[in-house]
Amino acid sequence: MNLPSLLAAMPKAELHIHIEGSLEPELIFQLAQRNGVALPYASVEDLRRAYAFSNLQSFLDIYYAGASVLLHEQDFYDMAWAYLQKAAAENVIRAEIFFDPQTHTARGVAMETVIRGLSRACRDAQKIGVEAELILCFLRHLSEEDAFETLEQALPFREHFIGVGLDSSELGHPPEKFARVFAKCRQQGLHLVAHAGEEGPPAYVWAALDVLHVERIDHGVQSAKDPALMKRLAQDRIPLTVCPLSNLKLCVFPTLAQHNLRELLDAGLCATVNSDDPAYFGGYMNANFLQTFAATGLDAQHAYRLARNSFEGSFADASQKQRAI
Ligand code: ES4
Ligand code: ZN
Repeated sequence: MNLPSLLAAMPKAELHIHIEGSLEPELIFQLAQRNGVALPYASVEDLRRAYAFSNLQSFLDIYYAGASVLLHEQDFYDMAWAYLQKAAAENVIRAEIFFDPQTHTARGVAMETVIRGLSRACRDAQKIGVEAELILCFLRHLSEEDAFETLEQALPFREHFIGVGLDSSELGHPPEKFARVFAKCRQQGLHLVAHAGEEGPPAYVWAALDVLHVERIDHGVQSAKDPALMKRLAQDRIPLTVCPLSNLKLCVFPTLAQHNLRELLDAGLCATVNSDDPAYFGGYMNANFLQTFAATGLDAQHAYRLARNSFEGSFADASQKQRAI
């Protein structure tokens, strides 16, 4: 089998996907019309033209505007179902899906509406061969108090999500800001992850590990600047959920050929490939694999390694992991 076919055909887990980032412009317009929401863009093409980002913040501004069309349980279902069908078609057999409840509750949408819509899609995904779980993310540009309130609103739906994460604007919002709320989540038996080292320094990765006690680092590509951190990540097999096309589109690396995925793998880290916000960054899982392999010259051995890492790094239970690996 040639390399592109292997990359597309191999069963894999996606560990870093923001469900609001899977909202395609066509669905944004469809939902805007269905819900009577006005958009500051004249057409699908006009919206797509705005997808030219210079850094994380320039993307987040448009991403939060896109999410404003989501009002009803069925909207959240439709968004997640569209993603899960793509995942199934790309041989993603497990997906651990981030959602940003504060983006919705701040607009008056109930937590229950968000979680019930997403959770129903995840349950239905079993029928198309995808095991899907939810991870609730706190927005780090908001206060820890706001995160506590969000956790309080979500705990009645505790059985619908497996963990919590930390996302949004990284610089100026270090992990320490959320130490207490993560400690409470840990007591609840939730899995813990955090975005760190996307644009932020290695110190944020250290703090995510040692202050928040996360089990995985989302992105983490800036870790390569700190040899002691690389050693720690390799020794403890801390998974990094790397998102190559996201890093390219947000100018974290100037070209895909300059991406450091190979360096992370060669240093013995449990790096994985993921899509992050596929509707905004120009590709789902297989596009991330295909374009990164083409640009950096990774080979079939790397492909197997990345597929294995995706299951090793997942929160699937031991028997499920064994089956996949
Ligand atoms: C995100 Cl690429 C990225 N980084 C941080 N937070 C996010 N939320 C959605 N996409
Ligand atoms: Zn992300």
